[in-house]
Amino acid sequence: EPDLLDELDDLEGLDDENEAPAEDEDEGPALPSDLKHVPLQFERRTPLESLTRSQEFLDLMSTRRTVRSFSSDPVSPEIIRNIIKTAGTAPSGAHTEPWTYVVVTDMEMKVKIREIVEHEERINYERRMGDQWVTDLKPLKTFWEKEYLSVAPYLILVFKQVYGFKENGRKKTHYYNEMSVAIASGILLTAIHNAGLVSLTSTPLNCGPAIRVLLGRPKNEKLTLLLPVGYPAPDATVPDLTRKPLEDILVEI
Ligand code: IYR
Repeated sequence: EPDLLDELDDLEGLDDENEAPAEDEDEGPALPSDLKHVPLQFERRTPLESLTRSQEFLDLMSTRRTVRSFSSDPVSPEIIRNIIKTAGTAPSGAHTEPWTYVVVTDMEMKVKIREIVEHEERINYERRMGDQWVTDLKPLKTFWEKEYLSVAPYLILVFKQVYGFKENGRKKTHYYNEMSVAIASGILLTAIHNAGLVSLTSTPLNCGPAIRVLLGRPKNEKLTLLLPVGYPAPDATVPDLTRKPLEDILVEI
């Protein structure tokens, strides 16, 4: 429905990112002022153990690739729940945990999400993104058509809560919600890879409000990432990319 989508586009335009509630709407920190502190559970590893583990983790993460072609093979929901719990271990501003993960397996819902995304992405690629952006993406073979949205067994939609609510219903400030959700998303991608699954880090431009309404999420939540998750299609290919060498990303002082 173009009318609904156009109306929602206007909402997206409102720049309320990291909007802080007005002073009188807030009543100070949301954690109890007498929050007790307990001893840290910490297992100290030997330097050799740390070296081995750091190398092994590097080897594991070096094989992560963004995949654009998915198999419809099923994945146990237990695995997905563990992955979401892992993302939920991320640090967050004042421990506000400003994230909501919506996991979609329902085919009708996946098809509706695909319709919204393809409708917007077609406009993005043809008009909004501009020639330079489209040219820059050509080597990656990414197009407005998003078959994976109805093929992958899971869609994980990451919402950032730009503010929350206290027990009394008043607004609660979510400090650094953007950064907190970005960190959690990195952990989410890492957990997906560690579980032997693949994903595509997609950030559908202009689709946030329509998808938020479709999924019945409240207005304090903004869509930040849409990840199809599953196994790669047997014939999946990836661009032959290399990563920057350490000397290009590290400055040691
Ligand atoms: N969001 C669009 C376009 C896109 C943009 C970038 I930057 C990419 O690295 C890949 C795609 C899409 O999902 O197709």
